[in-house]
Amino acid sequence: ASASFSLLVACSGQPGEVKSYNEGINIIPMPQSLVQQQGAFRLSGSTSLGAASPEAKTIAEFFAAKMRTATGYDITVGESGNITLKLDESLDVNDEGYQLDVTGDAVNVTAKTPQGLFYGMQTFMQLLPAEIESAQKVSGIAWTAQAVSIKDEPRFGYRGIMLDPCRHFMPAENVKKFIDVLSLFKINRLHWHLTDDQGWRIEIKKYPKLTEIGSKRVEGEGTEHSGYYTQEEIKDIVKYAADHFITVVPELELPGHEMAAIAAYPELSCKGEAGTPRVIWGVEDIVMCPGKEDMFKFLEDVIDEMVPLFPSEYFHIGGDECPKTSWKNCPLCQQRIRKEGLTADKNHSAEEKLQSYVIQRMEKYLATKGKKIIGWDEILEGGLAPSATVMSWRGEDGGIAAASMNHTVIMTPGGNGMYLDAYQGDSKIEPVTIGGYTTLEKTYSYNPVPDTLAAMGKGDYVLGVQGNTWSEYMYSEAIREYMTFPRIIAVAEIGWTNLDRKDYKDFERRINNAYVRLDEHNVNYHIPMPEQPN
Ligand code: TNX
Repeated sequence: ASASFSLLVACSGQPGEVKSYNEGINIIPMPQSLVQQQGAFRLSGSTSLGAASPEAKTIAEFFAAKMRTATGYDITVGESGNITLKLDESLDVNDEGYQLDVTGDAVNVTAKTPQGLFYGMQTFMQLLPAEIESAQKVSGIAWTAQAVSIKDEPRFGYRGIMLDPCRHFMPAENVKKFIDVLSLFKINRLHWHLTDDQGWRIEIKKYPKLTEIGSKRVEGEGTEHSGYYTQEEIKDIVKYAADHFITVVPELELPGHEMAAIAAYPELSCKGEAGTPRVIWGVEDIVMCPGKEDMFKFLEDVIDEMVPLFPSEYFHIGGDECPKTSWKNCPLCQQRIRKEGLTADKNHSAEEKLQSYVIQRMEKYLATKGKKIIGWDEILEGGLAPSATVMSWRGEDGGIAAASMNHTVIMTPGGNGMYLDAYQGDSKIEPVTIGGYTTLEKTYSYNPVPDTLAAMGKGDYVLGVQGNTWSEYMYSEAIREYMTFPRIIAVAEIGWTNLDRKDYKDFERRINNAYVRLDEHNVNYHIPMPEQPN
């Protein structure tokens, strides 16, 4: 990381100018093909962006505004310009791909879709000095971009980060800032974990106590942690994400991790315990009661209000860590087990089958709303719902099992560097985390298609990869950023770049430039240090 400080080199352009932090080509994620050409394109007061179609024009406006801010030049958008954005159905890349050609006097970005144009322009921005990300005018910079020919497309269609505003709430403006930064690195999914034991974070008009009671966690000494998103705020964030080509995938946790809802409406659990949102971390034994028809009615009502807010084709129904002892002792649950014929077999207990029954009912209900379900890998237990996508978090085995049954999979295994709530450095000097030790290099080295799946010819069932930012110890924006960056940037490259283009040494070099971009966005990232002797 220290190398970046020696990169302040005098510019070949005008006297007194610096071309800062822009030595070499520093694009992240690494494009699939890149040929360096002679010369450089330079932004100036006469730079203009040209876009013929309205969709291309929207993308051009987005980037022109950023360029105007950082350079102070009056960069315009019109029908034609020296930076041209063009949609072309016949381009030989996938829907998110693009072609970018930079020469001394022109920049051409071509893609099949607006999303591809957006990524082509993000790549162009990464060829410019990192200060192009500044929110104020920066003087004394030579705004040059190395001439290149790039043809690029992502390896995976799902390149996600999971946000947990439940354990510690994350205000709407923090979420938008996060989206800004994720989009720089071509992340395209934000999995928004909106409900958990420690807090219910989404306004549901039919059940006001979910937020009146369920969004407030009061610690022993009286400190209150609270917060939730109104439906208006959610719509605004979902739109903001879409403008950055990020699809928000909502998660409604069920039937476990539901103590915040049960605190608000105790009749949702088997015994109707009066309680509070869970104050400490870990798994809660009190869960929803699938013996009660009213519990399903509640979930359906919540889904009815959530679905219109999230255009995503996927809806995450949780499914993880649901202790089943309360169901064993609940007459209504046992009655349901008998009625539905959910008898134990050598692989699954009756209660595991009851969990599977819950997930399958939700799958059917969501299908009537045009949604497909995603669930954590526990949804394999008791029989996998017919069209479910599995999010493999307890290692890769769940994902491998699901893909071998021709189910789609998203890989997010904790032990393979995808848990961004683990230490990035020496635990003696790092802020406290839930555990683990996960270096940037470990995260970077993960391959979401396990060899066994590739050998079975089932690699295509892996839709992609996700990094999870569970927030038990992320009690402020600064700490959340410190724990998750820069590993998020490694997840972005894993999701985009083909294996034969990945190279950790080169990533370590390129990330120095990314740090300056993070600085421009006021992100409080961790700087990886060499291993310290004990
Ligand atoms: C397990 S990952 C959980 C979360 C915790 C996390 C802490 C998963 C599906 N469940 O509820 O926050 O561990 O790392």
